[in-house]
Amino acid sequence: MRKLVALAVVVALTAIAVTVVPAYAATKNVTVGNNFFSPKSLSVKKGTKVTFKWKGGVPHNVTPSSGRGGSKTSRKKGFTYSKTFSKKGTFKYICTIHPGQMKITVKVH
Ligand SMILES: [Cu+2]
Repeated sequence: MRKLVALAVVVALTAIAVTVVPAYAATKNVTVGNNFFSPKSLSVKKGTKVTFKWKGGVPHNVTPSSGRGGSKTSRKKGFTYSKTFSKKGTFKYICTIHPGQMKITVKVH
């Protein structure tokens, strides 16, 4: 009987442990340099949070090539913009001030 109770406790604790562990949330960083994004392309899993971090000095922004949304324009070192990619697909961004030089493609799979 004691063995059965012990087994029940182990099963219950295992169930709790599995339930409590949060979903794995990946993060990726992108450098907003002068005048480039590094990397220029990245491939991430759905649900990944991508954080763009400014090197500072020259004004830049991170804007979807569709033109809607995105970051503010900043020249501050350490300025950040984060986006969690919750849908699969290919997402292109530019800096609208340097569109010829600053392009990045985020592939979400
Ligand atoms: Cu720029």
